[in-house]
Amino acid sequence: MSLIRSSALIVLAVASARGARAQEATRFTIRVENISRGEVLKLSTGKTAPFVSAPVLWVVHSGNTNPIFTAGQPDAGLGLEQLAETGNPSRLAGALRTRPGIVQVGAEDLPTGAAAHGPLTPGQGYEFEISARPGELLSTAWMFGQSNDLFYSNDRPIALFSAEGKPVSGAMTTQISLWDAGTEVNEEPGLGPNQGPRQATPDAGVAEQEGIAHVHDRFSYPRTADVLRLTITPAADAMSAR
Ligand SMILES: [Ca+2]
Ligand SMILES: [Ca+2]
Repeated sequence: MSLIRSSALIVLAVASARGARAQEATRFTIRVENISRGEVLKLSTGKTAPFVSAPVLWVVHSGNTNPIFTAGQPDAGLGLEQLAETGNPSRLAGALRTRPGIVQVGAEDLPTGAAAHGPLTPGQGYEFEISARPGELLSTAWMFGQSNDLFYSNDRPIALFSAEGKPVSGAMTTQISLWDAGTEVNEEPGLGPNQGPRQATPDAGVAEQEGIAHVHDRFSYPRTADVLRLTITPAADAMSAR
């Protein structure tokens, strides 16, 4: 498929605060897994197609709002359209790097154990490490591969620490939902000719200009928890030290 194969692992750390925070930062391992099996998309043609998940953009930040997008507002032109329409998070990762309140930005596109960079096919997962201090939050976004402009993201920033400053641990999938970037008219998932795996060019499709919203159209989509799992695991020393 033509979906994102480009970038190697990108980690754009904001250097200024780096030295000062090194001692008190907690390391976390983040896993994003495509837990679907076989071909779970049932098409109107009677055929089926696999659920595919694109590379993951992640942001550690201090503000209380998701810095990747604003619900109800149209795409800000920083690269969300490219993430949602092609799966490539590189442009948005670069743009977010200099935004206020951003601690660290990265993208992961190498499935665990895979030889090549690319999207997650059924059964594959990405794993990457972040570090954060109490009060800092995590936001993520990645394309629903078999779509025109749909992406998964957290509705609100994901807390990395409890109110008492203890690192969180476990599955956070319930905080993730499917959004429509409002930049391209939706076609049937898994079938549309202008969707990630099938489109002739990165821009193929009918443009739209809508506010970013939870996907709401005439098609059906798998329940997020049936196809994806996002897990946060703090480093062992962080657990024992607190
Ligand atoms: Ca759309
Ligand atoms: Ca398209």
